[in-house]
Parts: sequence; structure tokens; C-alpha cells
Amino acid sequence: MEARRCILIGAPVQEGAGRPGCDMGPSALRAAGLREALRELGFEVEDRGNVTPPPPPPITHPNPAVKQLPEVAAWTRALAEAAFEASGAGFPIFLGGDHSLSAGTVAGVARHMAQEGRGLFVLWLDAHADFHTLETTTSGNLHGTPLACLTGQPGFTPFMPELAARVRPENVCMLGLRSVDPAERIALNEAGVTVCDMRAVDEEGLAPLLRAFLKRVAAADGVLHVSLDVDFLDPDIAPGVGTTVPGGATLREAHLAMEILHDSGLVRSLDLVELNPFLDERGRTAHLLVDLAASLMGRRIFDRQTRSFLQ
Ligand code: B3U
Ligand code: MN
Ligand code: MN
Repeated sequence: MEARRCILIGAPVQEGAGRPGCDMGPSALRAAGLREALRELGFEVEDRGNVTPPPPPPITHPNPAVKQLPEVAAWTRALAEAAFEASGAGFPIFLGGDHSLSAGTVAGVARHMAQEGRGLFVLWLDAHADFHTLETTTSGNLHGTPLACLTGQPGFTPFMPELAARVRPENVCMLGLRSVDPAERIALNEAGVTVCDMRAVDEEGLAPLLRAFLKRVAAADGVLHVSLDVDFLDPDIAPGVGTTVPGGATLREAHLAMEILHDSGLVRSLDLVELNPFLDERGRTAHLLVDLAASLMGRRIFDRQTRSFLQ
């Protein structure tokens, strides 16, 4: 890939969330200056616009709670293709859209990395586990399922598109977790995913937890996809999301995570998901996401020229 090229891909998905508004996420991230921030860091930025999904396939699932499965399946198919193409051409940043989109983006990136012979690792920055299957979800909101889907948990086929390359559960680290449903707890106990809940962050600190995971990625000669759900952040600093959970990451923890990730040199792709501009306060959350993406891509937190930390 061309190391200094960022590819922006809009994924205005809202069918996986419980309330509308995430479809405006890509526009808000663009309006908040994502392209400009990346250019300032010296990247060439190619904005491929928004993905359009194919017509939804005529599928229904026996679990009556499941909502908008055909729409999410169609998005997954289109986004996996877009992600596969983009990962060969630069550093893709996927502008969500609700978190169901990651079933597609991560699958597409994993397919490309498998061709390169690199194992894909995933850092899931989220208050939630998103580890429901189509059978276990009770809300029926499919943004609660992508991590189970992309790690090949049972029951997604034949409903969701076949995965060209799944991510091994052992290659996944969840960070920021503080809301997990009973069925997800059972599945996670079996799955082998690394779980860093908020207690671990409080007791041990975010930096050592993240560094331990990055060490494993490097030791395996792997590469990393970062999936950043807005609700990873504390609602006080990031109100623009439909599923706020108190006690989230602080501004300082979030920037520190991005800086450590940048310094590792292992990150190859990023999802920015669950931004709901309808719930945001004058673009505050969108701007924060742009700043965090910039930190991940190399902007320094204490750089007085860009004053990224003083807003
Ligand atoms: N686990 C709950 C809540 C949830 C998951 N992801 C989000 N919310 N964003 C569910 O609905 O599956
Ligand atoms: Mn999520
Ligand atoms: Mn979440």
C-alpha cells in the first residue's frame, strides 16, 4: 500500500441502530474537517464518497426480534468489497454509520491482508461487546452483532454474506467495555477474545493494556484494524451517539490510545462509527473524532501549532 495515502469511504448505515441519524455521520465527519486534518499531516487524501448498497436480498430470520437484516446484509456485501479494494491502495478510513458496518469493512480488510500473508488483528474500542449472534440478540439492532459475525460465530450464514477471511477471536482485543448482555457473556467466555473492561482500564491503566496487545500483534507479524465506536468515549465529551454509557474513556485516555497506536506503526485501517449528528451538540463529537483520527495518524497532542487539544 502507499503509506502516505488515506482513503475516505462513507458508509451512511443506520439500519443497524435503534434510532435514526447515523446516516448523517459521514457528512458530519467531512464537515468537521477530516480531509483537511489528514492533509495537514502530509497525507494524500482520496475521498471515494459514500458507498451505495445493492438492493436488499429477500431474507428473513427465525428470530422475530431481528431488525433490517436484508438491509444490513446488503451493506455488508458492498462494504466488504469497498474495503478490500481500498486496503490495497492506501490507509482506509470508514466513516460511519452504525457499527453493523464493521462486519463488512473488517471482512474486506481481512481478505486483503490474507492475500498479503498478514494476519489481521482488531482493536474494538467500545462500551459494548457487539458480540450477539442473530439468535441471541434481543434488541434486534444489528449494530450489536458485527464482532460475532466477523469472527465467524455460528448462525450468520446463510443470512449474512460469506466471509472471505474471518478474524480469529484470539486476534481481537476489546477495550472500554462496560455494557455486556447475558448471552454475550456466555459467548465471550468461550470465544478467546481479549477483554479489557473499564475496571481493567481504571486499575491497570489504558497504556499498559494496549501495549500488551500491540506486542502480541507485532510478535505475530500481524497488522491492526481499529474500530472506534463513539460510545467508547465518555458521554460528557462525546454526546453525539444513540447508546451512551456513563464512565467512558476520557479525552486524555482516548488521545493517548491513538498516540500509542500511531507509534506502534501497526495500524492499517480505521472505522469511525456510531456518530449520530442529530444527537450531537454543535458538531462537538464530530470534531472530537476528527482530532482522534488525527492523533492516530500522527498528530501530536501537545503540538501548539495545531492546538488540537485546546478546543
Ligand atoms: N448489547 C445491546 C446494546 C448495544 C450493543 N451495541 C450497541 N448497543 N451500540 C444490543 O442491543 O445488542
Ligand atoms: Mn459498537
Ligand atoms: Mn457501543
